[in-house]
Amino acid sequence: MAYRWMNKLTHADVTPKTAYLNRRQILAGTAGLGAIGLAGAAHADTLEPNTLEEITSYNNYYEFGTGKGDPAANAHQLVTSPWSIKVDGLVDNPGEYSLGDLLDGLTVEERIYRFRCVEAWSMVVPWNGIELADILNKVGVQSGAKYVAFETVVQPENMIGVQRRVLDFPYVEGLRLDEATHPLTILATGIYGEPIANQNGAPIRLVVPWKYGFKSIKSIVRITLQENEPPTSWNKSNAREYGFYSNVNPNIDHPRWSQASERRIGGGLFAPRIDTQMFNGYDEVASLYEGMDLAEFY
Ligand SMILES: Nc1nc2c(c(=O)[nH]1)N[C@H]1C(S)=C(S)[C@@H](COP(=O)(O)O)O[C@H]1N2
Ligand SMILES: [Mo]
Repeated sequence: MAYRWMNKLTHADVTPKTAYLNRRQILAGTAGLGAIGLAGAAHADTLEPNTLEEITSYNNYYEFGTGKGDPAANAHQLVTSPWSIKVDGLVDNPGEYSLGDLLDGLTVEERIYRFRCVEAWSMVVPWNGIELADILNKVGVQSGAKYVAFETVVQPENMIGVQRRVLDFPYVEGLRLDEATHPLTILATGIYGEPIANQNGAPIRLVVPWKYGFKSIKSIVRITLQENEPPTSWNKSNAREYGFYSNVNPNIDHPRWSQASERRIGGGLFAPRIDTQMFNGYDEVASLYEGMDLAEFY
């Protein structure tokens, strides 16, 4: 499978840091000319990773405030050690696992993924993570399980957004079991080979690259295998605007804005918008949704 091969590349293999910094500048320059010469034409995407500075300074993590700079300013208050994850529901080996025990013996891989927020901005992030399927195998999924539910930690004294009740916390998310066990789905523990920054969801967060960013729940403390579709935070907050599936889809607009294109963070002031791709470019997941009306199950 092509993506398997792609996944084996590290960012160093693709382009050494200095080389891609130069390419970024060249691309930015070309993009500027393009914007003048080809008015309105969105440019093709590249898999040029964003800088660590970009990835750690422009965030959504509402527990730490709703501004894009709030998580970077406030998430140092998150206590990430010790960390345990409760695994419960329809599993053979339920329990309260220390992070180390849960991941022991499993392979951490680098995955350079596009990351597309429902707000129509995007990045490319070189994650380090473990396939969620490997973790689910380890705990033993029972035959009645059809969905996986996830929950974020709540540390009210450390989380200004929780104190202000900007959402109904804990933040909860979920996947259908076949989505959860797809090889593209990972639990990330690092970025650029460093432990994942608090504002990005330390010490462990979900990454589902073909879905809008809000599905990729941060700082996970509970994983539940269950028969029924679990409630999800943004769907609870506004069901008309945020569905359970939330697959990236340029053909289905958000009620308040177009999803046809996106702004790549770090592209510079004059960078043209990028065409958003179906499933964020991860076509290999299309078979998961065969026979489903993607407009109805948005
Ligand atoms: N617990 C929790 N997880 C969350 C969020 C949040 O507010 N709280 N925001 C989501 C949204 S909307 C996006 S776009 C991504 C942002 O991830 P990043 O800051 O690492 O880019 O995290 C998602 N996971
Ligand atoms: Mo988002």
